[in-house]
Amino acid sequence: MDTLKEKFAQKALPLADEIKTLIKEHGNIVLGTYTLEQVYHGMKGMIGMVTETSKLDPEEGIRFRGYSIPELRAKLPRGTGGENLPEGIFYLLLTGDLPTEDDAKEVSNAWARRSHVPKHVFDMLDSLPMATHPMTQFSLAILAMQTESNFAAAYRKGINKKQYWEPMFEDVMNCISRLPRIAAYIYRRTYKNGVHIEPNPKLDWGANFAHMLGFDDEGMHALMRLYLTIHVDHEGGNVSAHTTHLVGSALSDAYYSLSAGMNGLAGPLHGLANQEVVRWIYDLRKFYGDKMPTKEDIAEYVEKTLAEGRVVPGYGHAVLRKTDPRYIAQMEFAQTHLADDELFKIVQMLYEVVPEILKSTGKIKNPWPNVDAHSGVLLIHYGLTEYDFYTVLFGVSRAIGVLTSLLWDRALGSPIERPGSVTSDWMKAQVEKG
Ligand code: HAX
Repeated sequence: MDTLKEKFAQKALPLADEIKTLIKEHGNIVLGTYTLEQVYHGMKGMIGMVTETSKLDPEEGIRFRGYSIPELRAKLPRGTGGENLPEGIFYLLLTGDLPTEDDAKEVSNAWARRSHVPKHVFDMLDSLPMATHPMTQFSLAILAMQTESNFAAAYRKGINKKQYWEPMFEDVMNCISRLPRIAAYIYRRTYKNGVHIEPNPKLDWGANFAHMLGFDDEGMHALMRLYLTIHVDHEGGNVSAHTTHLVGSALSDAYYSLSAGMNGLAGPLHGLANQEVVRWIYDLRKFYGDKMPTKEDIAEYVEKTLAEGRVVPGYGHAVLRKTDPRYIAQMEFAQTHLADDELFKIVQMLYEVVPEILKSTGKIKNPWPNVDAHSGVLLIHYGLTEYDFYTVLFGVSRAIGVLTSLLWDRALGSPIERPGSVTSDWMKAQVEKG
């Protein structure tokens, strides 16, 4: 057994026993109550699942295994040319321990070893119409890899439920290893006349991804590491994480579960917001004759967007009530590397103008920017301008978090998920009963 797999087993299997005891001895403890409004409004704030890898605080933002983004930026191993290696955050989410440089290197090597994508996945992608959205291609490619599932094969043969985590570990490692190659293939197929770039095994995972996309400058390598690290996980209730967990709870394998999760990420209120932000900023600029907009222009355009019954992409959040620390991390990167960039200046102006207008509506619970408000500007600066592709980048990173959680689910013996649902007639009857 490889050392990472052994380490995971040492961490996860005792917790599975602890949880069994916890449920047996304290299963009737009441954790909270919920309201009719919460049932109608997307179950916000209702505790409905356990996710070991990260926890979101409405005021402070995400903590990965207890560490905030600023703490991790100081503590996780870095790549040459700067920024934390996504391999390091994977190790942290998987084991709960901070990785050493060697640990991160070991993950890097393991992912490079496992990164071969079966040919039929590329053939399938090549058969799709060129105009197929990159997220559709991405989700289909993940699904096409299901042929490789160790978990599905082991289940078919007959496997003791205590061993589910073992083939799941293999699937999770293999799937994550292959995603950059698949994503790069989609990008080069869609935007670069199908001229593909071979991986460079000497590079770390993020830098190699940038390389296969066609970007070999250190700035883009650093940005890609930052991007892939901060988008990784956002506790369990967001659409992509929850979907992956839910589908996996039926013992669907990692490929089925991740593909489903990616379909959720492709929604404009979730991950697709990163492409929508750029589209919205370009429309705004066009509206004002492609000149640099003033703060007054921006305010007017925000009001226009709201009056049209549309959302301002990149602002608001279902849980957060402050500026997203993932936004701040990207803003700091921009201040260091592209302070004079024109689009960055527009993004900064939006930060000054949008929250006050959203607050004034009186109904938006969080007027502050989220992660998606900033990512596009950084990518455009380094030449990755095809914004319909941005959610695929998000997906490559998010796969790390949701698949690690899926592995923990199988190790902890998580059951099939099956919440109750009611009709509005049932709800009205409860109201009448008081
Ligand atoms: N612009 C305009 N209206 C907004 C808004 C925004 N940015 N954010 C919230 N609202 C509106 C809601 O649409 C809702 O309106 P109605 O009552 O008319 O239905 C009202 O304000 C209350 O919403 P809320 O409780 O504050 O927010 P929700 O939890 O319902 O929704 C969303 C959270 C993130 C979906 C929402 O803020 C939004 O649509 N933002 C814009 C899209 C976006 O940036 N999404 C990415 C979020 C982060 C993420 O998942 N990244 O992947």
